[in-house]
Amino acid sequence: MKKPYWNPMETAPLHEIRAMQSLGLSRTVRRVYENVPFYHKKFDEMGIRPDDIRSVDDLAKLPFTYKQDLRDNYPYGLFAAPMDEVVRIHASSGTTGKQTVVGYTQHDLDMWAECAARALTAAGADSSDFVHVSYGYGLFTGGLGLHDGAGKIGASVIPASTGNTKRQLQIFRDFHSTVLCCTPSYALFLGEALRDAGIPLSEISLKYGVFGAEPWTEEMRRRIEDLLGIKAHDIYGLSEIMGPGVSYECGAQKGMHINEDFFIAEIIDPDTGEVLPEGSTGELVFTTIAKEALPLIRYRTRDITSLTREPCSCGRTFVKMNKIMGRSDDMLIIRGVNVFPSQIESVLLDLGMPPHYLLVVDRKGTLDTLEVLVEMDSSMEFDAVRLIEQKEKEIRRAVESTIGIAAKITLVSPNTIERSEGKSKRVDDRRKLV
Ligand code: ADP
Ligand code: K
Ligand code: ZN
Repeated sequence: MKKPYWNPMETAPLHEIRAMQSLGLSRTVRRVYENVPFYHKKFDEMGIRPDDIRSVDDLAKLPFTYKQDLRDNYPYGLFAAPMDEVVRIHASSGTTGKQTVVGYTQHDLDMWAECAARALTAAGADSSDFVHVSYGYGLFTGGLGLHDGAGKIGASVIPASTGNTKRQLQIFRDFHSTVLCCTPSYALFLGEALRDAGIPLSEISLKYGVFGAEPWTEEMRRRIEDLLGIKAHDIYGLSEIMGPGVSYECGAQKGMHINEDFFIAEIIDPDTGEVLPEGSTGELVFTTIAKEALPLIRYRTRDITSLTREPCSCGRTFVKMNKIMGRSDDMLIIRGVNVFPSQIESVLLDLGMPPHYLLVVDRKGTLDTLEVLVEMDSSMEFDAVRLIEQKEKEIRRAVESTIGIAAKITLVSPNTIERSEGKSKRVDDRRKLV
């Protein structure tokens, strides 16, 4: 018998959830005040005493935390646990020299596995399943996050990681993978590879998918479901808050339930910081209330969405967030990896190139591609082709080592990239989310 949910907590009445959140919030505020100089100073400046924060209603009194605060305190400055209690380090995908580094105690890892277990159960998985994890393993939070959750529900975990398409398809067939976890674009890619290899769906056993780390549409969901013969579920997360599993889609496939016993979600106006009422669209903000190593207060995700408490047909009572509609900053997500145009700009400037460039993002088949057009300065214009190719190669290496994914670099003649009066256009995103 399939479980309707992993943990009864997922169906707790609202007053119980709020009581838990109030307790977790006051504990977390005390923890960061006592252990993180950044928060201690900030609370003192704002005249906040930890005792003032007694319930979720006091949340708006607290300051926001920004990604820049993690960068300024790189690598471990915001950690609230002694290093000998920290048992895992991850880093946000695709960041500059100053990455966003995150840490976990054993308790934090258990909480993360619990969240991923809930997400897998909500997608239909249980201990009889073979969970094929094709997120990247490594510093990226995707791989190990779902891996530990699959272990927790007792499934047989297949840590396939990414790459080597032929082998992925062979594992589908020979190991009887029943649940696939990866980015939606990789799921689509594998689905098309399966079709192109002429392997009929009757020869594979896939039933469910848990896909996230990048935005995807309902159309893309249908394509993936058709190609792989599965039911595809969304999963959301960010490394600063935990990783994938902060919220997850249930069988209703209409919005993602947020693990409210671990995180408090708010929607704010990204310009004024004002908290908006339920149902409004704005920036999603999270406060962690159970984390030890890296608790964050009112963390600005930059993700734009809305929240709803309308009862869900699945019976879960956790608040639901809608699909991410966009971002309030200029971050691009290319093959699941976060890329800021400013990262490319600093590479170019480091290499003595002029700061005139354009990122062309496209989708070939199902995989995202990135090409960077860079203007040469006039002294280079008449250089031998060999010298120009050499420069392109040098830039390509530097770009790849900075953002973590390959990009095509094309040098173009001076003054051929459009200048603009206001905010310059750095990105030409030609991807149509299928
Ligand atoms: P991860 O390593 O889990 O991808 P990152 O911190 O690198 O975490 O990236 C987090 C960002 O990825 C989120 O802020 C959001 O913009 C995007 N993201 C993650 N999951 C989803 C999803 N299911 N739908 C849309 N965007 C997502
Ligand atoms: K991401
Ligand atoms: Zn539901």
